[in-house]
Amino acid sequence: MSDHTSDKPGLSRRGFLGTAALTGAAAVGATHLTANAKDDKKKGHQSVEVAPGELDEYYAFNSGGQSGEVRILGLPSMRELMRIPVFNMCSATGWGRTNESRKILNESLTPETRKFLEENHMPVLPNGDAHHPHMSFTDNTYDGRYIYINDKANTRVARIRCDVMKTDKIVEIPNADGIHGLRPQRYPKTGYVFCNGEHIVPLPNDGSVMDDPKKNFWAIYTAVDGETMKVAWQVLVDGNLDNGDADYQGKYSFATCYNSEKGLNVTEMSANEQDWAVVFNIKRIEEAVKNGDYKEMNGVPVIDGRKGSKYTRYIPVPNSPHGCNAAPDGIHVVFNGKLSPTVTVIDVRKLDDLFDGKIKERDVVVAEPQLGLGPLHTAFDGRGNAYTTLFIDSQMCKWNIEKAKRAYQGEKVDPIVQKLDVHYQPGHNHTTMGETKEADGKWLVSLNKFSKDRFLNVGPLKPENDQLIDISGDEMKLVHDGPSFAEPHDMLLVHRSKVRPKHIWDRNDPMWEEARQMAAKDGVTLESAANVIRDGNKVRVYMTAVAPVFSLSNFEVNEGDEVTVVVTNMERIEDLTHGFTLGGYGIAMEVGPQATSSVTFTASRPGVHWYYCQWFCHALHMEMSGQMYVKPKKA
Ligand code: CUK
Ligand code: CUA
Repeated sequence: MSDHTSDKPGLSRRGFLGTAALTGAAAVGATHLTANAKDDKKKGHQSVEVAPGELDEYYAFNSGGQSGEVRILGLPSMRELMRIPVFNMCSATGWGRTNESRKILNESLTPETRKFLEENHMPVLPNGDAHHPHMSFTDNTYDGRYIYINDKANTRVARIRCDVMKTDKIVEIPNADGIHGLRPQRYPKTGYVFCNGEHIVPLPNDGSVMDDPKKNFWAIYTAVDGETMKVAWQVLVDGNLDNGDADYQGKYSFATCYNSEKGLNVTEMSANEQDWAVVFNIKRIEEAVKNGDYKEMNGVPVIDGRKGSKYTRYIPVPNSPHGCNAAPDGIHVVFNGKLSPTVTVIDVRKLDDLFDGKIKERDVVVAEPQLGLGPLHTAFDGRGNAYTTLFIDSQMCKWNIEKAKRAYQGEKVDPIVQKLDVHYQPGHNHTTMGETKEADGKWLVSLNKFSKDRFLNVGPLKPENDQLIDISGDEMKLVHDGPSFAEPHDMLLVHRSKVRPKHIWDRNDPMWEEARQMAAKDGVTLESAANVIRDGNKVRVYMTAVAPVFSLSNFEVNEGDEVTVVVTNMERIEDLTHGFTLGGYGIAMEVGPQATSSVTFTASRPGVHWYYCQWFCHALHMEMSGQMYVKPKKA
């Protein structure tokens, strides 16, 4: 076994990285504007430049679409800072391979999915389709605790802990098919996370019924408890649910509903001129749960919220509406027409009367401006303006809410302020702090589905183009093109003052609780471990990682043993991540400073197998390695 630390000064960790660390420290907190930025400010525009060593003002949390992950960008630089594995598997961090990640990925699956995984010899679901990241709220603004995100592909909802920027809970939603829209409750705090089941399916969906969709197929709206990540209740709904949002009062939530026809193909699904925006009455639904006015399905109370129910209202809106966005004024909610050139604006102050039967559904509509072709999503600047993506027109349309209301009253006024070309076919858009009461109207990102000719050709599969638009002045100004890999749908722009991640892990973190308990049973102290514990044909190998050594430079097991390797990184220095890669065994895991990671495998390949640290940590990083000896079974 070699020494834990190098005593050669030229090769010590501090010596090796000292200069860089000092430079980094000097840059922290530097927010001064460059000379260019000051000039731009005078013209009513801000600088996109973030000079080397300076920090961005905003975090951008970008969904990864069918890559299943979440990415963190800095804004306005649009530099990609980090990737958070969520529904995917990750070669670098071992997400999907480590014991810690498998526990999170598997602990809240339905029995049917567990059985499916077993029968298909899959340890985890390998993919996901992550569309809508949203941060937890307290009092209508971001509180920096969590980010929630949906998996449309496998009907799951995940939570990311913002203190360490790692996924800590994933729950599969029963009874629904494909979670699409997702929004946390804003007020008084999150609270519920509202999740739209997109596809209508038979209930129960076990093969007993498979025909007559009009009679037998339903969509399911789900409220997940954002603290426990358990399903609180579900509501049965007519038609496919698309996107959703919550109000600023804690009374109502909303979902666009695009398949009122209950069709099963594109012609059937887009036949009706109008579909719906569905409003959910949270208090009434909670009372129904309390009073037992529900049917229990797969352990969850399911409330009947079909058309005509006292728990919901179906507002007719044109045609196959898509985005659903509550304005930071706390009053207006915008439903985006998609197949209609319009967006429909309602006033939430009218919803009490609607539920009490004093007014009709369309009476809550206060504006319906015609904006252009393919309105998909709307963002807000906190100054009364809205920004709607026009998918077919490839434009961003800036319009004024008050003017749109006056036009709806018959006044001759054009609500459209400006149209800006974007490149090309925008889906979601997002403004800085735009879904909170602290919307600051500084930046807008347009997430464009096609980039076509905007970047060097990389073959038939092209990146998307996330474009940054300065909205601080009177006019929108396009300032940056940002290519992105498959396939961000939505982006969350959070001021950096709201997010306070840790610099290194806390030894008490719950992430590796199982390894902690296992070590305690074995009488091993993780923080100073160098142990091989044999327990029948199970072997538990405990070691620490301190640059440039593992505390075990080798260990021996027998062919066929079930081996668990537990590695604890005892570095206290920020950014000193180690890893454990075991050659020929498909194993690599990240072990962050002060973290423990573990992995279990069967030693099925006899021979000498090197393990090494795959995170460049030291001048002797290459030498941070050891050998696993697997003794062959006697013939
Ligand atoms: S979205 Cu998910 S299919 Cu407009 Cu949020 Cu496109
Ligand atoms: Cu430790 Cu590289």
